[in-house]
Amino acid sequence: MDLDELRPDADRLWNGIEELSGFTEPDHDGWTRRVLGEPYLESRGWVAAQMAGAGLQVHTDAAGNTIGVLAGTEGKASIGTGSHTDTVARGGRFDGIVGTLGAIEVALRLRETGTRLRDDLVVIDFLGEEPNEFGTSCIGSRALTGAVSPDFFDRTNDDGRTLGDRLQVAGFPPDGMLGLRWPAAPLRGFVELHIEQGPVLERTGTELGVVTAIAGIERVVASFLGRADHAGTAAMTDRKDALAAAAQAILTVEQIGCSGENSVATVGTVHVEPGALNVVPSLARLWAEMRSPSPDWLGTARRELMDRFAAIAAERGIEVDLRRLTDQDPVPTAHSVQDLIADTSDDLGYSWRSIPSGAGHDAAHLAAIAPAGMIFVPSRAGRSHCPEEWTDREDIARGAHALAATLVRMDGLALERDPR
Ligand code: HGY
Ligand code: MN
Ligand code: MN
Repeated sequence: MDLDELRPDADRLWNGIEELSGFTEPDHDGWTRRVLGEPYLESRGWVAAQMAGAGLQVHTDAAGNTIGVLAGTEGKASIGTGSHTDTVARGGRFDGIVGTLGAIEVALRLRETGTRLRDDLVVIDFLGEEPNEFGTSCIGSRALTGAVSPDFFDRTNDDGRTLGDRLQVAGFPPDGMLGLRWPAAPLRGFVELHIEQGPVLERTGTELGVVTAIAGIERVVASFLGRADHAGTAAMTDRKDALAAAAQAILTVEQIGCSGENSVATVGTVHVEPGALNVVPSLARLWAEMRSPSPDWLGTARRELMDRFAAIAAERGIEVDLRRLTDQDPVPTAHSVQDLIADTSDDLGYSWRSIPSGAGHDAAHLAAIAPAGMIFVPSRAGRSHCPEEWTDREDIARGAHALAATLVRMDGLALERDPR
């Protein structure tokens, strides 16, 4: 087959990204479509309609994944692709969206070129990839790959509400998410198209990234429990200031993040009570996350963080409650899929480079059930998770073209899984 015929309709793909960006929570700069929020739930009907328009058989599974299947001529195996369409608060228009709409564009091009695959093609918009108020992420892809157990749903948000209750109310009963099966013939391989969310491709003038590994993530929530006092009369030596303790803790997170090769660590959210100008804070809750390609570094860093937080609390005569939230091991992508993407990119005449992902992705969970890989396209100035997030139309089209050609080549191919 002439792979050039699979070139996407760049305007159609771009217009879809623009249209989807119209579903956003009001009163936020940038784009905000948080999991289970109104705009997100509404947008999934739009995504399902795009899938149906591409000739996919569409259903929503018990984990809230929107799934489109194009039956193969033999259907003895399936090839999977997709990403997510939820965003962080005040985020961008491309993170996840490029991979989901790019996958739908592949289905359209297969139909328009009369290309019939032997394998089933499965296109998925995974529910809730971004971290949520319950401190976890990748709800849909974890559930679809059997990576959730009952306690996954017991996580609570700041109001003490559980994730399970929230999902139940949204129409996704947790029980249904346990023991979910892959929705088509056995999965042969999975490829996710995604923006790089970093500066390397742009900086090196490279058109595509062949992802080698997806960073591991450790997340901890720490509640420093001090004592509320009058800010004008409580002597500095008598205070049990929870927020001052948290401030010290946040700086240790930054030090830990600087301690490893390719490691990062962040505190992105702090909750303070009572939150009055003239009251010494009694509670300061912070959510810390650490990332690295090295599982050893992650384990050491988590233990160091917990020890240092406990020492800060003890020094100040206050309590601290520490809870480990998610642990997502670093995941190498399959060499067989890396090679397939690289060879196909060569044949298409696109420059590419091997690149690790500092961001987490649904593909990290799909790697548990099949050889998985990712294709990156450049992010302008490496920015993401902000309104400035941007990828050029031509870059998105190149990524969708490489995705289409890789999936066509994956059809019927025996793919090696790396020794685990
Ligand atoms: O946080 C991440 O790495 C991803 O963008 N959800
Ligand atoms: Mn993201
Ligand atoms: Mn993403």
